[in-house]
Amino acid sequence: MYATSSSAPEPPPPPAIGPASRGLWLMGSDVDLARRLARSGFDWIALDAQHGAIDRSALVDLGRALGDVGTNFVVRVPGVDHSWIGASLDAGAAGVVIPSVTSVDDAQAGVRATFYPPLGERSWGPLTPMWDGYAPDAERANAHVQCAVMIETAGALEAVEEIAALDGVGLLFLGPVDLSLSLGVSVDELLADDSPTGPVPRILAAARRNGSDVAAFAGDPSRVPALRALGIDRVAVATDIALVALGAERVLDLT
Ligand code: 3PY
Ligand code: MG
Repeated sequence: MYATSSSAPEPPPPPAIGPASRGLWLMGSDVDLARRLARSGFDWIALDAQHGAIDRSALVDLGRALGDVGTNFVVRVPGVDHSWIGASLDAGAAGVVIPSVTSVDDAQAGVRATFYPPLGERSWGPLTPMWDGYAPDAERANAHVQCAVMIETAGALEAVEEIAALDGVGLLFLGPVDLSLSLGVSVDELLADDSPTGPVPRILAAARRNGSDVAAFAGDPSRVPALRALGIDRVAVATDIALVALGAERVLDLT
């Protein structure tokens, strides 16, 4: 018997950075540490190739190692960079977080690099462990990949409604440190502004109007409550650096 076409369609895949999730931001490139941290209960791992010690060769090593343990990971690429976005997905990332976006054109370029045609211009490469070897299923890959555009410049904030409306933008990602630098306020001031016209409520409204959502970098757990109070529940709650500092503090307290 052949399967009939009446079989139920596959449910959409869960997004890499899903609702009510806690992520860990990895700056270092140590593969064994990454595997260990990947098993410690966080919902997703972000490899930081913008400010972390992760070059293209470390990306491949980390991608293989995290793929082996079945970790849900994304890559914060160094910029709006077609080759880095493709390489991250080739290495098995379930999504990309694109920083330093200053305009709709930047965001559009990020989307183009993330998706295979017809939505984008992602180039196929045989390294990939995920996307079916020599016969890439472009439709499946496109359905799985999450394209998160960082809102962390005054230019991106100015265009946030248009950016959120772009086909392919699956998530807006707040970078509170750079956004506060760009707006000339402190991070605390940025996160304390819950007026409807404030930057963060504006970003949330733009995302939700388009059926998506907002994630954010806390970096240190002490910033998480302020982000949650604003309505952001997909948060990179710590970095590997913060984990070490908090662990060291705890050990010294205990001994
Ligand atoms: C920011 O807060 O600007 C970030 O990019 C977080 O890494
Ligand atoms: Mg930033």
